Amino acid sequence: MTKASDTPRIKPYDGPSGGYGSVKSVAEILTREGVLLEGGEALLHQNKPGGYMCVSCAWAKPAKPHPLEICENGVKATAWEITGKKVDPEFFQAHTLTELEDWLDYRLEEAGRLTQPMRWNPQTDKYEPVAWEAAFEEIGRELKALSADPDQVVFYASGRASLETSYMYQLLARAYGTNNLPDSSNMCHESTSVALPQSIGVSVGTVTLQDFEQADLILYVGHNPGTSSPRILHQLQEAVKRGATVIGFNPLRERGLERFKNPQSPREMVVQQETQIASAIHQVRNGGDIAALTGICKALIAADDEAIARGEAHGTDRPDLLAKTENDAGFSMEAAAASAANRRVLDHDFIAEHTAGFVEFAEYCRRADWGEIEQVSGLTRAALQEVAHRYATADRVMAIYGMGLTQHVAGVENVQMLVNLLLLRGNIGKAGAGICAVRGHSNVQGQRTVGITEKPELAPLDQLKAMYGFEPPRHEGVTTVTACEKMISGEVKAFVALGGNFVRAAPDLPRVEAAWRRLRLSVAIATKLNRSHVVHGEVAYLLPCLGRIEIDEQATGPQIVSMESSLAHFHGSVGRVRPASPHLRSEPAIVAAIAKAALPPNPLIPWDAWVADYSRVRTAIEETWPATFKGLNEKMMQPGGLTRPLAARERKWNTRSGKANFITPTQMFAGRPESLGEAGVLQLLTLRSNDQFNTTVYGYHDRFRGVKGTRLVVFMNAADIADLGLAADMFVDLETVIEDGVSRTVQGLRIVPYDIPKGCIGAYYPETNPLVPLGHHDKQAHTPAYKAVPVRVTRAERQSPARAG
Ligand SMILES: Nc1nc2c(c(=O)[nH]1)N[C@H]1C(S)=C(S)[C@@H](COP(=O)(O)OP(=O)(O)OC[C@H]3O[C@@H](n4cnc5c(=O)[nH]c(N)nc54)[C@H](O)[C@@H]3O)O[C@H]1N2
Ligand SMILES: Nc1nc2c(c(=O)[nH]1)N[C@H]1C(S)=C(S)[C@@H](COP(=O)(O)OP(=O)(O)OC[C@H]3O[C@@H](n4cnc5c(=O)[nH]c(N)nc54)[C@H](O)[C@@H]3O)O[C@H]1N2
Ligand SMILES: [Mo]
Repeated sequence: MTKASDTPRIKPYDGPSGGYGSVKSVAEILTREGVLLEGGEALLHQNKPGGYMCVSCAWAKPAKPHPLEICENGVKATAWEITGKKVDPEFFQAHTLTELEDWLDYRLEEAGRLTQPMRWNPQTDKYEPVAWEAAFEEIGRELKALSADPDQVVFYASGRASLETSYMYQLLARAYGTNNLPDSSNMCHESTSVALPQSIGVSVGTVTLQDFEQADLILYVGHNPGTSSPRILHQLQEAVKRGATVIGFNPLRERGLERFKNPQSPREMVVQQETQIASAIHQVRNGGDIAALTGICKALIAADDEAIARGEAHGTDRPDLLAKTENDAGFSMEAAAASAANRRVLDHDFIAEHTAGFVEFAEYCRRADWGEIEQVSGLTRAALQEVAHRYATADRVMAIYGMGLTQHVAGVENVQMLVNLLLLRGNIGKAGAGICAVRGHSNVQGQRTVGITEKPELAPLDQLKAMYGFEPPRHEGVTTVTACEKMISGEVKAFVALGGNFVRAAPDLPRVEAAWRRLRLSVAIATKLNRSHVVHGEVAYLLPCLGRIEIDEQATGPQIVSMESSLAHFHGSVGRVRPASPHLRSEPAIVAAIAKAALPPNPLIPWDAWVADYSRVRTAIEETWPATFKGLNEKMMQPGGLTRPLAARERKWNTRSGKANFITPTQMFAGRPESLGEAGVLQLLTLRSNDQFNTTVYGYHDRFRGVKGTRLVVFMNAADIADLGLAADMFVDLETVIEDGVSRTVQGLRIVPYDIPKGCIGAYYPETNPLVPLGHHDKQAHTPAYKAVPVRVTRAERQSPARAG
């Protein structure tokens, strides 16, 4: 097992994703966490009907699962949760919180599972055991004291808790009187939740697993499949073997996009067979996707314009008819033969019947300047024309994306640009095509679906009022960013966290942490210790809960919970292993107890009955959203789960125009336009290693990128290293170049020369979060712009102080 070390090893990795490296890594973590047997048994049931749903990513759970529907990172997440190690009262007795502040993220979580409710004692500066009932009584009292202005309290959720818990949690917040329900989604796919409703009238992706079986071309943009949702590699591998083409857009040649060896296939393992996934990875500059996509659309529109000018109808199902040319398109149809076919480069029938905004969008593309496109995207005109050519000759195209698109100043426009490209040839609402937002946390999409949202228009407030007889608040609540701002200004005084590690995940760490310490009340419902617990409010509670893999026994017997996958299916999940401690309570039980302590009695909300039998919560969910959840209790345990109906899949567009909208972007660079090309300024993208889940650091080995023993590195292009007079292995400081009166630096990162476009650098999240200003976020969605922070790199006086690593 790799820990932080004094002699880190940087050595390029040339193996595939999956393969023996993955098997080895899996055995290591099961052994280290002391759960080789129990963990091994549990894993047979992961992501399968009747089993539990993985606590790592949200990727789809197939109706016909593989023998083991798991991946290296899913196993790490499982082992991490069911670990034999404990953070019990003796642990806290041995350490003051001031002392724990010096511990690395890795060490805090690695210490083990929380076992008992704890309250911070200011006299001893330690968390000390407290009885559950006493904890709820005091938390209730504190919340009541703030209830004259309920917006002083924030109810955060981190994306993992079940549909049942999440439904109860949003009801608690709204019955308390606030829509302050930010979610990790605010830092993640909020750009999607804002972009897609405007474009196609749904808030989630449209692709299904069946679509993978029919797609001809898969565009893979700004997502790291080998680390972030490795099970998707099975679908990609199967598609490629069937003859589909995958084209990647990523500043980094992420290994999972390049090649994959299925660790579950004895044949592939024995004969050392691996599959090349992407036929090309275009190393777009970070923030360069609008430009790249504009170039592709420009080439397509030019080819189409030309066809129209010649008065011909052109067939695109005849790639042999597409000849290369030197004009804007880079290709055109050969006139004589093409007249036999009846479609053009663009699907004009679809555009006419189903879309709005095409004329303006096409004009924007025609006017766009190739010089600017090339400069901002870092890709050549020829490369983009080549992609356009592939796109025009593919019948069914799907586009898959992740944080590389959403976490930008123009993250919403990034997503909408990808949709624009799909709309040009009717690639939404047909088999084998569509848009696929790969979500992060295992139930982050579902939490939004059951009402965890700060936006009142997205919650069924009238329905809640009718069902529960209270007047829900109608004004907007805080997002992650505005929650931080209001903590800093002192308007927010209490923070209840349903999971997560808010201060570490949010931007502007030092400022947010300082504000966090001034909170009157901090309550964490959590499984493991992290920095957001060690730093705390004046009154601070740690409420340890069951994890999803554990058996959840309530008055009517063992309970099942449910969640929504990235592909909009609802699945049941059954705990399999003994709880880490007999003192743990379930998340629904904790939420209900806080509600009962903080709210005036309301006989219409049956908190106790819900805790006794979670199927009754599901019935309430179904009653709240009948169209979405019809049959939840009956269907969630079926193979494939309950499919959520999505209008866009049927080409019904629930947008204001009643059509799918082409939305013309307002900027070419998705980051801060004024920072592009500024002398000495590089664009920092913050990344996950293959050995972490968000702020949870499993270890210090980013196998695919060849970095071992440290996380304090910066990936740089050789030309940038030379231009700045630096060299490999030197230590540098990064300083943010955004003038807002705050100075932001991270010191002592080791230079790793890397295949990354010139002008772009990469470094790990959360170590570099102090560099991200709170105000640096998407214009519409407020998603922090973690993927393009303008920074300067200078030679460091010394290596980074240990704590940050
Ligand atoms: N093992 C593991 N699994 C996870 C997580 C984890 O931390 N570890 N986190 C979970 C969560 S909450 C989420 S949201 C997802 C995150 O999964 P991803 O979306 O894969 O997130 P990141 O690792 O941040 O990396 C995004 C990718 O975008 C690329 N990129 C960066 N900037 C740009 C850009 O401007 N344009 C393009 N085209 N690409 C860019 C990066 O090189 C990287 O490959 O994964 C989930 N699953
Ligand atoms: N610089 C930078 N910052 C980023 C990102 C980035 O790419 N770059 N990505 C952003 C993204 S996409 C996200 S989603 C956020 C993540 O932000 P969060 O969701 O707030 O953070 P996590 O690290 O996932 O939270 C980990 C903690 O969750 C708790 N936990 C784990 N399992 C359970 C459970 O079953 N129940 C409960 N109650 N608690 C549990 C444990 O205590 C653990 O320490 O970070 C964001 N921050
Ligand atoms: Mo996320």
